[in-house]
Amino acid sequence: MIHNSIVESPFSLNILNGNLIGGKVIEAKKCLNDLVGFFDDESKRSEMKQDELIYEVLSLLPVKENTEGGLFFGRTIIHPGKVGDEYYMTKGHFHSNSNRAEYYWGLEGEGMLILMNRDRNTWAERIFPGSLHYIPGHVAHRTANISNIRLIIGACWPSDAGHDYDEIQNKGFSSRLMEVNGKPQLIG
Ligand code: M6P
Ligand code: ZN
Repeated sequence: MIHNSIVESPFSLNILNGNLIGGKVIEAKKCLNDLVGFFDDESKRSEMKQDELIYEVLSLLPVKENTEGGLFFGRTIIHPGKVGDEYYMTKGHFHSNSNRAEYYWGLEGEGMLILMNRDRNTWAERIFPGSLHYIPGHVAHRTANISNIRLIIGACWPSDAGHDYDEIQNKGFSSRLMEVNGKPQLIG
């Protein structure tokens, strides 16, 4: 039992790159072949190198998935690149417990947080080192890298939020972030 003693936190965070150490940290990597159907130009995606790494996620899970009242902490790296004119991005999701909110913040690179509500209205916020984003419940979220270097973001979300990819997998977001004349633009 811990009684009246000073102990070290079991977790540590590299505040420059979001790297997480200690406790239960799980890593997920998504290559182009994990993203079938997520980009506008599926035929272009299918012609590209399928094992190219698009994004990688570290998640610190101090409690079991679905625990009410707990918090998870994550770091996502989105590598630079495009499928056609569409920037590399995460799949994006609603939360399974749809009203659960989330924080994102920018650590390195430049990107866009693309948001879509249940009425399928889409908008975006610019991500940069130090940007902070409150994602309300019932709002789907995905991040796209608009720079030539890796985009690194941090995230914190409730342990009972869960991920619901269905609508995004089937219908996508109502707008896509494309490069138009060298600049990012929401199209659709
Ligand atoms: C952030 C968090 C994670 C999420 C990850 C990648 O780190 O929101 O919960 O898994 O981004 O996003 P996605 O699951 O949509 O691919
Ligand atoms: Zn989320």
